[in-house]
Amino acid sequence: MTSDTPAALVAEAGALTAEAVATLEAAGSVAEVAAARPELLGKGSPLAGLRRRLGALAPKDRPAAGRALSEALSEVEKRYETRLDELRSAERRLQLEAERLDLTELHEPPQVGRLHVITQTQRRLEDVFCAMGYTVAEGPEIETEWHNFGALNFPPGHPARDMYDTLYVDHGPPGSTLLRTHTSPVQVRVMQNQSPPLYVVAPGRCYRQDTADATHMPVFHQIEGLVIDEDITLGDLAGAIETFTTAYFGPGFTSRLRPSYFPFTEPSAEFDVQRPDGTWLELGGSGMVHPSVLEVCGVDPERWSGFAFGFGIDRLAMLRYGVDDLRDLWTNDVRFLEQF
Ligand code: FA5
Repeated sequence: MTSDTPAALVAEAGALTAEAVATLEAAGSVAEVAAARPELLGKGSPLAGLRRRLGALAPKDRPAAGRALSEALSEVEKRYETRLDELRSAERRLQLEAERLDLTELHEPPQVGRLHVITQTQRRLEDVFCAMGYTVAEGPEIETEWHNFGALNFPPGHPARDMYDTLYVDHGPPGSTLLRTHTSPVQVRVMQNQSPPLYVVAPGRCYRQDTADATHMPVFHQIEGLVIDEDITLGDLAGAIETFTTAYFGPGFTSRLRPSYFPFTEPSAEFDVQRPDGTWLELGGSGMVHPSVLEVCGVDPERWSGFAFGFGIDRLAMLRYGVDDLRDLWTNDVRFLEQF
C-alpha cells in the first residue's frame, strides 16, 4: 500500500480548493451555487474525503495536515458565501429593475392668485404715506352715527345723514348705527385715543346708497389722512398733497386745491391732480381740521392745529390702470382682473 504524505494531501487540498473556487465562479445563479454545495462542502465531497486519509499519516504529521485541510474547507466555505451574496444582490437588482414602477404623475403647475387691483392700490398708497412719515390706522366699518356725523360737525338736518344716502344698521336706538359713509370717523377715533403730534392715514371700505355707475359704487374705498401738530397751516396741507402726488403718480403730475365745503374742516378744499397731458382730475376733499372737531375729540385747539384729507382709492385705481368703468373691478371676472 502506498502511504500518503502530508505534502501530497496538502497539494491535493490546494488543487481541490482551486477547483471548487472555479466551480463557484462559474455558477451563474443562486440556485446553481446552492446546488453545488453538497459536492463542494458536503460530507461526501472530495475535500471532506481528504480528512479520512489523515489517519494514514504519521501521527506527528496529522495536526499540520489537519489544519491545512480545515483552512481549505473554510476558504471554500467563504468563497461559497461571497458568491451567494454576489448573485443574490445581482438577482435582486434585476428583479427591482424588472418590477420598477414609474410613480411620477404630471400635474399642471399650481395656479397662483394675485391681490385685487384695489388691494394693490391701497398697499401702494400706504407705502407712499409711510415713506412720508405717516402711520396706518384702522376703524370699524359699522360705526356710530356720532363718530360718522355728530363729532364731525354735521348738523342734524344735513342731507348726508338722510336714509336715502346712508345705510343704517338695525342696532340700538333707530338711526344710531350705520355703515360708515367715509373714513373720516377714523380721525375722531385716532384723536380720542392718541395724543398729538399725529401723522396718520386710514384706508378702508365705505358704504353709501349710491346707484352703481361708471364712477360710483355703493361699496367703495377711501383713504383718510390726518395731521395734528403745532403750527400746522394750509401751506403744509398743500405741500403734503403735492409730495404725495409726485411720489404716487411720478414726475410730470401736479396738484391744486380748490375752495369747497365740508362741515368738519375750515377752510375746506377739493384737491385735483393734473396729468402730464394737462387735464385735471378731482381726487378728494381736504381742509384744516375744524376747531370744534378738535375740541370734541379732546385736542386743545389753542395749542394744536391740523389738516385732513380723504379720497377714493377705487377712482385712483381707475386713473392709474386706465379702467373706464368702476363696476368692472367688482364683477370678479378673472380674465379682467388678472391684467393687473
Ligand atoms: C368725503 O367723503 C370726505 N370725508 C373727504 C374729506 C376728508 C374732506 C377729510 C375733508 C377732510 P366726498 O364725499 O367728496 O368726501 O368723497 C371723497 C371721495 O370718495 C370722492 O372724491 C370719490 O373719489 C370717493 N367716492 C365718494 N363716493 C363714492 C362712490 N359711491 N363710489 C366710489 N368712490 C366714491
